[in-house]
Amino acid sequence: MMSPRLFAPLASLLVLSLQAEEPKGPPPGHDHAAHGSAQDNAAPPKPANFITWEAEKTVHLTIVAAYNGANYGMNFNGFAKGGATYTIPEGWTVKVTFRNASPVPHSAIVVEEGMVKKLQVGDPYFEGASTPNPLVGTTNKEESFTFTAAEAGDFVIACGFPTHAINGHWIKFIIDATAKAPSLQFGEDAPFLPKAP
Ligand SMILES: [Cu+2]
Repeated sequence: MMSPRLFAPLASLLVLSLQAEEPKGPPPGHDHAAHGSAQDNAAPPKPANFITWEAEKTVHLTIVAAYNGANYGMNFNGFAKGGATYTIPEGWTVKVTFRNASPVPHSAIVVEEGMVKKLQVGDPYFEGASTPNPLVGTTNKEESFTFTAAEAGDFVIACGFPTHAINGHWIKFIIDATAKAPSLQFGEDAPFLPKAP
């Protein structure tokens, strides 16, 4: 027989576990958008959320892997296969915040455009221009890296996880010798230029 003294805590545990199994939908009127969950990303991405001009000659990029379901999640900020283009003036410092909220590993690495035809994209073209371990990638994590856009040319930000780039997990990254300001173009839209500091 169970003594009443033991039973009371057990009963409250039972109530807790029953509560845990209730569906966890947001309460009515709850502002879902404020929390940045995957569900919010059904809304079209806005370029202003992914590029800011941080300081003189320093740009900050936010790169979200698996932002939505586009290309089976193998996208950055909702774009794959070169569908979005960052343009950075040559010589600028590029600070990147990379986020992967998906259970599938992803990473980010700056390489020459031709590398996306390979099963593995190799090393970053510029020193420091990748998440810490691009071949392995990470899940449910935010990582950051900083590098100098030291040489003009047509590059890409690709996912370094094997086979992802060749399956379209890359966007364009142009380093422009004549550009005066950084920009981000989504699809066929006009390039978005963030405000100068
Ligand atoms: Cu990937």
